Amino acid sequence: LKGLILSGGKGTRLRPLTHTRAKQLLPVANRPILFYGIETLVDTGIKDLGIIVGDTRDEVRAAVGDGAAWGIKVTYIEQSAPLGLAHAVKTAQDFIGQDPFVMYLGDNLIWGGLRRFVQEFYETKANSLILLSPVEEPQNFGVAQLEKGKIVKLVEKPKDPPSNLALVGVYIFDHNIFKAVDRIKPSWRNELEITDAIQWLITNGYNVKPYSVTNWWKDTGKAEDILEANRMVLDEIKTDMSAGIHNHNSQLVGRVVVEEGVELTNSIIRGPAIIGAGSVIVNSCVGPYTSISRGVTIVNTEIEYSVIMEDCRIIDFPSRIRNSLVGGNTTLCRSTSRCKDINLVLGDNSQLFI
Ligand code: TTP
Repeated sequence: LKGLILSGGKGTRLRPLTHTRAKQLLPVANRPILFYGIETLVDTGIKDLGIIVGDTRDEVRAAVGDGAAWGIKVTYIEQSAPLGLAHAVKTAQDFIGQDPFVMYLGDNLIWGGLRRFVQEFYETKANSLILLSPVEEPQNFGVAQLEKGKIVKLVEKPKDPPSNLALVGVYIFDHNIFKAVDRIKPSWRNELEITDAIQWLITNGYNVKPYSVTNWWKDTGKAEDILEANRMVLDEIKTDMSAGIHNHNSQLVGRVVVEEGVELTNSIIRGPAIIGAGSVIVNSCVGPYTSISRGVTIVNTEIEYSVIMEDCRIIDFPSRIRNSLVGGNTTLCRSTSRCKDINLVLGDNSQLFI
């Protein structure tokens, strides 16, 4: 079994952050989202992983390397342009060969692992197994219609959903998927859609099985999804202060992870929270549900439910920063006016004075 993680794409819904970085490398609890996906696949026993890359190839390569960090071999596969999930599959044909493979969208997070999903694929001897999850608003997702334990139809964002089972972004295919991707036509948005390829398999008599999970999962396509993923991952962290802290009169409440070289002065850190290496926090309240990346300076400011990326300076900020996603090297400072709570989505190198 091989793995295929899709880490190309356009990431338009995460602009401006994706003007300067790969969306799959945005941090959740101070680790790139992509690493969680890699670890989920490694946990199923996969040793041979292909990663589809596009414009952000160099950044993804620099972060993931050759896979040795996870004891696996990583092959990078260049997609000429982000022409759809099925186009990415087609691009990976030489790497996959005749082997079955797990396809995983690189901006997705799934809790609880995929071992049973993989086991089910082998036991049912299906041509394809599709991960599905019950959702409250199926009209916002790709939805599967089931009959007698098989998927008979997939519908994208249906007005009248045939079920509440949404496609999660994880699939197992055997080599027949390559016939399907060769036979389908681009959709109205000029992409080769994986749902059309799966529909082709169904229509042509291949065995496409559903596999439902109720575990938490998240497609982190938008800023609020990253903040939610950050909250979910921080909910699972255990206190770790083994790196040591320079603590001057500060309090750490609840579960907090502190990386090396952090300096805290007259501050309160409310867990769950993570404070990145070399960050300095003075006269401030940070957390709960907040990830501060490395090299961040926070002075006289309150921050909660937020993700602050590397090397930001947040000084005397007059409002409590809440539910905010702040790109690297951003400066947020006090100006003369006074405001209440604000919500921020700021790209790298932004400056905000309010
Ligand atoms: P999407 O989130 O569906 O697409 P996108 O990244 O282009 O984002 P947006 O809609 O905001 O413009 O992609 C899901 C995953 O698949 C994501 O990790 C990017 C990856 N992908 C590719 O690798 N190649 C592709 O051609 C496409 C469309 C997506």
